[in-house]
Amino acid sequence: MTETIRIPDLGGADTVTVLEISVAPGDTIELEQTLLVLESDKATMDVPSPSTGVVEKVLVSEGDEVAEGDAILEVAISTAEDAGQSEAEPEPEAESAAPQQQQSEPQPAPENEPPRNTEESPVAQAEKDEVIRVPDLGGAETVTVLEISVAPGDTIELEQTLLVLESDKATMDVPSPVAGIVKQVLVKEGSEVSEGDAILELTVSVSGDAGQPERAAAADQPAAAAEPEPQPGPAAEAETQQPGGASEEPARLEVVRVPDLGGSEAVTVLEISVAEDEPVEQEQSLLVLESDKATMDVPSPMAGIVKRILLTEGSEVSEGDAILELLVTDKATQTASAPVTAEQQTQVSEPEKAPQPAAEPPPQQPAVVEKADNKGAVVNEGQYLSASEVYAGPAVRKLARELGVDLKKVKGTGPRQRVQPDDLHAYLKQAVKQLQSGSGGGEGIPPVPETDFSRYGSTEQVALTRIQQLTAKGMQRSWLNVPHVTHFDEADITDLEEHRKSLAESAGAEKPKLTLLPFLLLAVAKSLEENPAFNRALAADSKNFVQRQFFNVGMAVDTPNGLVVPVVKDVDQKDIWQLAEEILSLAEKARQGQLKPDEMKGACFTISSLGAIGGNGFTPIVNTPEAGILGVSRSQIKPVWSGTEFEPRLMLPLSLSYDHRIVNGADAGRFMATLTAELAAAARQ
Ligand code: CAO
Repeated sequence: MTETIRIPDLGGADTVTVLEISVAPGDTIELEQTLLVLESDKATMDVPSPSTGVVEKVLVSEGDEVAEGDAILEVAISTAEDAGQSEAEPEPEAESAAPQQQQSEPQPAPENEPPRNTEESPVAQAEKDEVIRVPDLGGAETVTVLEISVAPGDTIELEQTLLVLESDKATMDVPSPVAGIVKQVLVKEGSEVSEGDAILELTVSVSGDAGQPERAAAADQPAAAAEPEPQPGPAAEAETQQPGGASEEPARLEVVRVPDLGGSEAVTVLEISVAEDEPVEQEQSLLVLESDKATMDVPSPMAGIVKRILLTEGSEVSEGDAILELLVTDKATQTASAPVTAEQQTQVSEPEKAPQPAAEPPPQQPAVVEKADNKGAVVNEGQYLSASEVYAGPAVRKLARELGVDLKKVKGTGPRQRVQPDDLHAYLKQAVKQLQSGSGGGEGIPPVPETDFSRYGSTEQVALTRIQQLTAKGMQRSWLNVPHVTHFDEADITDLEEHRKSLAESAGAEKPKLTLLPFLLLAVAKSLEENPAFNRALAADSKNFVQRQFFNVGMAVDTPNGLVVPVVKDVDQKDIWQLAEEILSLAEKARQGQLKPDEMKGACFTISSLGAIGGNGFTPIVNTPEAGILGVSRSQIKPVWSGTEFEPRLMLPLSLSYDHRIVNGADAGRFMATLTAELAAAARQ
């Protein structure tokens, strides 16, 4: 049976634009699968399918203007059951798909507007919309929306945090009183809100005949947010004790107690901010308490001197528990007979100065504080950060604590540099990336501290060329990953040098310049063949290796832009003159910056020749994933014992660095023996 799907109730919009068609003829569609995305000037909305079936015809195009009741699709419905729900030409209301609006901009919720319900829609029969409002703020008149923790379209759980609000004393999470899907967010970050203000619209599933959504026990009115706990800005309560029994005493002892916790039964003492025998100002923070929803300071209801602290960090406390004994010195100070209520507290002007933490908390005490200056501070293991350094909401701080992130290092992008959840994620992403790349002090390698060289003389900052940057990266990667050993030897090239010269002299003008390098390339190829350990690459799992069966050799070329390593392919299949030609051509291209990427890839081994420049030896760095590299230094005539006498011989210093994970010292000794023998033998070829 074919059913025509029509545009559902558009919630007031006359016409909307078809933004996207999400299905095509022939598609099998599920119940509630998105068919279209519509857009009005206020919102975008998905149109879900009211039934399962196969799309036969799409009756609209992207960009079309449509109105409620317009035909969208023809669908062959798949079961008799579905057919019963959807007639071929059903009444528009019965066939309409339920829009799931995704408000692109927050819209103020009209006061007293009954929650829109979509009971007419077959899909929405078990759903209704609820407006969630700012709960009792515990006396604060207005608070700031610090963070909106959900977005339109999000499925949220009962008690999931919707917003983080901030008064001048505390931040608090506003948990959802009901599970559902966020339809619209009606406030913006940074806006000021008061109790009862609409926060967002939720589409909630209603269960059973009563049609009531499942909700938190404490929040059983529709569209009411759960009470945040604890309430912001509680003031400690104090009761007078008369140490001497005389009410006229200029100084008296007050017991300061845990104030109304706004519904929380027990909270944890995160931090004790004062010390015994220390003077405190009225409103100076005495403690930081934390429930599972918020952190709060407990300001002192009066000035005085702390005589005795009656609880410990980490302990669980409830309203009325004694915090400390305060020797009250200022008669004008508010006393226990008139304790500051939470409401009064919010009217008190800003404290003269930000409260200071009295002592470093013990290193094992992770804590988060919100100070009266609205700044947050995180105490991570072994660290105390002053309240003015970090600014973040409870959810972010909790996550940071769990992950061991020092929030001080996270760049906050929120209002007043507040650290948002995304900032924390970005920081962690970057940290993981650094760790994996092994750069910037990852993997436990301490970064080199930056030095201001201008303190010692005039300087100039010069950018590295791209090649230099790549070389730096490659060298560091190899140096950090490859355990290097360098094996030294000398090859007697007296005869080879004579041979080379005679070849060069007898060659016609058309022949290229013949240096030692082509001979070295051939000898290396032969040595790789005879010593396969040098032609291996260790697999990433360190459990396998790849044995290369070809002999490509890279040669380091010094260019004005930096070091490049063109690769001579299949060295074993070329003769001296072909190699001489290729070396010249590759070296020239390298110096001109004209090497193609392919000409710098695929090497099994590298030769780095400094022979023309000088030196007795050096320790080259393996060009990983190759297993070895040969450093060639300047040849010189040396006295060599022949068995009967010292003979002057031309000796070539060779330094063979290798990856000791895949090549053993014995392999290196054998490789070098082959190499020197090959160089000697080359004179006879
Ligand atoms: N001992 C003595 N003389 C040597 C020699 C050695 N080991 N190697 C080369 N020479 C001589 C050559 O025979 C040539 O002499 P003549 O001009 O008298 O004929 C002269 O030095 C110049 O040689 P060359 O440099 O033109 O040619 P090459 O084939 O030896 O080297 C190349 C080519 C591209 C490797 C070289 O030019 C080069 O760039 N070398 C630098 C490599 C480098 O930077 N390595 C370090 C990497 S790690 O930082």
